[in-house]
Amino acid sequence: MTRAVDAVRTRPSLPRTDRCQVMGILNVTPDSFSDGGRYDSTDAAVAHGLALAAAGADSVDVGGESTRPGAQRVAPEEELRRIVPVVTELARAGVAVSIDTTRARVAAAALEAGAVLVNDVSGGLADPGMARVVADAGVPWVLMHWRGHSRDMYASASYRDVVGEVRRELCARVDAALTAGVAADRLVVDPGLGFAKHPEHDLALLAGLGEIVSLGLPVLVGASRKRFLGTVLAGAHGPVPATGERDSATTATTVLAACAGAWGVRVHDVAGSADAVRVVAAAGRHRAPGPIQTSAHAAPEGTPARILPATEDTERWRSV
Ligand code: PMM
Repeated sequence: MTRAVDAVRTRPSLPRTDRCQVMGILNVTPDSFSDGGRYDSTDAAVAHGLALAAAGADSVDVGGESTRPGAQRVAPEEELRRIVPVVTELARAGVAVSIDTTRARVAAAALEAGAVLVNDVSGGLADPGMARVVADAGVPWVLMHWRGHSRDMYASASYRDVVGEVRRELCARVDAALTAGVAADRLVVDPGLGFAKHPEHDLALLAGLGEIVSLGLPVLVGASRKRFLGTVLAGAHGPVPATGERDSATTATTVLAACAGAWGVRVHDVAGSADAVRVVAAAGRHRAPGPIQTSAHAAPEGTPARILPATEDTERWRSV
């Protein structure tokens, strides 16, 4: 075992908090659907990562490969070239960095560079080596619902009961991760809005988030600026607003996610969501005692309480 892996073993698990966490998005790519090309130099990416943290992001999710519908894969060497210097600089500056990758090799390099969480949009399906990297490092692992690579993701966008199917497929990924030796308290699940899903599926999942939360694991929600929000805002006849004009709608989804008990949201515009999650948490602290008490309210009886009672605003990520 390398010293780097020993070092990451001492990294904390997820911050335990009564409020929804805000993960800022930093795509170091030329072609992501919203911010592609804006941060594809190291300096611009680091500056934006620091700005996200200053705006209230609890963590910054760095990605070096676009997952927009239709995107072609990039070579692992190119993904590494894009992300390693950015992760290194942000971690050095004290930012809690998450690495958005489906490749074990890229995740390992990012962890070595100081990342504290692996965000895998394939839920461990794309690279069989990912579970070992995550288990050895002992870091949290986001398992997103996924049915295949971006180039043809809509081919599998067919559901009879999208919430039930996503829940069952996430359970299978959780089982596989546990079997591979990843600790249960390191797992986060994500319904994967927009991935092999049409707008009606995304909206059903947003409405049914409580059923995903009832799995008893922390849930991350990535609705930010996605196509379904453009569709909602356009209505029957209107023009579809550009991605940069969907931030208020994104903040509305943050409120829905926080009220449903999500552990976190992944967003481009941090300021709106950072305010929103604080308002939801503050209101939650003033809720009258009754059957609906905590953000884990949808959990069935016997589900371990995973969100501590409020003592302070949040326990933050700590660096090693
Ligand atoms: N969406 C994108 C990329 N990574 N990760 C998680 N966990 N959940 C998501 O919904 C998700 C993700 C695509 O959006 P982007 O191009 O704006 O990063």
